[in-house]
Amino acid sequence: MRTLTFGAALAAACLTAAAAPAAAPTIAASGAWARPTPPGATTGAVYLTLTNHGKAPDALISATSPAAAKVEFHSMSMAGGIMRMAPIAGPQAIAPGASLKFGPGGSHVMLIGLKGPLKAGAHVRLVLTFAKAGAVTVDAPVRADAPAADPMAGMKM
Ligand SMILES: [Cu+2]
Repeated sequence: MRTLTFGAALAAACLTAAAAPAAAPTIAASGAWARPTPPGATTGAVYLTLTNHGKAPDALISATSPAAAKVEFHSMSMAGGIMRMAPIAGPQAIAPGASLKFGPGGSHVMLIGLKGPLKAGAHVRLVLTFAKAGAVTVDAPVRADAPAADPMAGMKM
């Protein structure tokens, strides 16, 4: 009887331990939005903030979207008066309590090979992959009232 009770307690403890890691999402996505694209556009930009609410460092590795053939993370920089963008190489670390921000004029999530225009009012799904948190799905609304300062338009100058 004593052995049986101990076995049951052990089984309960194992179940609790197994359930714990999945219960607490550590990466939160906030303020996600996408810029509408004109007909025929092959690329689009998504902006969002990713915050690490966990106690360990994590890193953003890659992303996919059903709306595009490929998703890249780009940084922006001014060179000789021309705004340039370049893919961000390697995993992007996010320390505990820190945020990774993608916003107009700065870095952005670039959709390459759009399967159709991003229409205001629709949503773009992103599946972000993190080193520890795994896959995080975000549905970014396509904003009709997108800010006027358009880094994508600036790049064409
Ligand atoms: Cu870009």
